Amino acid sequence: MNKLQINGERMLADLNSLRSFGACGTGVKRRAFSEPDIASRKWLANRMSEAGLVPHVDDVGNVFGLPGDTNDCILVGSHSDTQPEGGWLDGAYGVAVGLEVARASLECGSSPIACVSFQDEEGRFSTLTGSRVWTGQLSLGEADIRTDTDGLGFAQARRRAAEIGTVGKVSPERFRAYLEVHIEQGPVLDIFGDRIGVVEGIVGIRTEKQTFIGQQNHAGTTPMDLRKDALQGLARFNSEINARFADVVTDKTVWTIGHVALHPNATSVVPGKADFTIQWRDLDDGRLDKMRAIIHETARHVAGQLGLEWTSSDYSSIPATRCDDHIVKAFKKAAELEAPGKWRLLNSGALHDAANVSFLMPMGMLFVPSIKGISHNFEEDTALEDLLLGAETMARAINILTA
Ligand code: HGY
Ligand code: MN
Ligand code: MN
Repeated sequence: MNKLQINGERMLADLNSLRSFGACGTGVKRRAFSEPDIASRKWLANRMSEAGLVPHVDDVGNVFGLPGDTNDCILVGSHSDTQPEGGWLDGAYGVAVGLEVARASLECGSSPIACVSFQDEEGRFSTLTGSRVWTGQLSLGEADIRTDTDGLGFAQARRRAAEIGTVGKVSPERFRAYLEVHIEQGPVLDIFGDRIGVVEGIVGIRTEKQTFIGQQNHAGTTPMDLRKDALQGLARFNSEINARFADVVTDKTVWTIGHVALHPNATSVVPGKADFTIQWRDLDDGRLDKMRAIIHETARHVAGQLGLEWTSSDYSSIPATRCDDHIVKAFKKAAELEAPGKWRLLNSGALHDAANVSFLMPMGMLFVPSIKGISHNFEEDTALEDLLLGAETMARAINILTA
């Protein structure tokens, strides 16, 4: 079998084309099933067919490029949807590398590789929706009832998948392993001057939508002691969980209230409703369970103190996952050959589609540095030579795994 040899400049050219869909300054706005997202997936499907791959779109908008009807091949990819204010590399880089290694595998006559861009990894509708449905971690029915923060339902949004191509199922059984290269999105490689990260594990994540419900009222005539102020409930809840988490968390545990919507969100009105999302992550699933118990106890306690109601919904959970030892070994060997002494083992604080795929097949991940560790921000960036090195390391690892 011939060796895989990639064309790094061609990969960068594809990455820059992908960047143009939803471009906004140095970043991109390409939410799942938005106009730019649909346009980018149509472009990707077209690039796949130009490369001699057969494009397949499934019923949740994941786009696969398959090397004919080969079974048992390696799948390489990531996601190409972004956060509302996304960086140009988060996910897109892994999709461009996946396309390049799949295309080059046909050109070189090396072991055929398939590629993929998963949909809604960034959680517009639910946490890593596309790969969770594809791997059976989330039923289509459960995904369909999820909505984005504007109330758009996933069932309605995913109808646009048909605009990308003929919709059909792609069975995970067609693949024997999944590899993903991604920007680190954190500061470790940048701080230590390393150029490649070999991922050992990915944190577990829990996400929930919650609401404090009080009484909407006049901001001038309602005495403070008679108010049922939903924002006060959220503020007290936030400071109380910070205090109560102290006995449970480590310096690696993270938690975020990233979305808040007050109703009616008006200067002269006591907020009657505070909708918010809370998300927490750690490598230890037992710790994540303890944190959920604290969150619920504290919310009920604060609601009781302030005469509010409290509700929670749309809970999603992905356990912490480990990368496959055999793949990690191949990535370590490839990293030492491509970046001698300039690589390190690390865990991922960001979630990736690889976490979901790990429940069905062996998976592994490579990281390249994020400049100043910035991500989920228009300023996200990585040196071009590091993007090229990551692609070469991926190709080298594939040659090791398929030798
Ligand atoms: O939030 C995450 O970890 C991923 O970037 N969606
Ligand atoms: Mn990502
Ligand atoms: Mn992301």
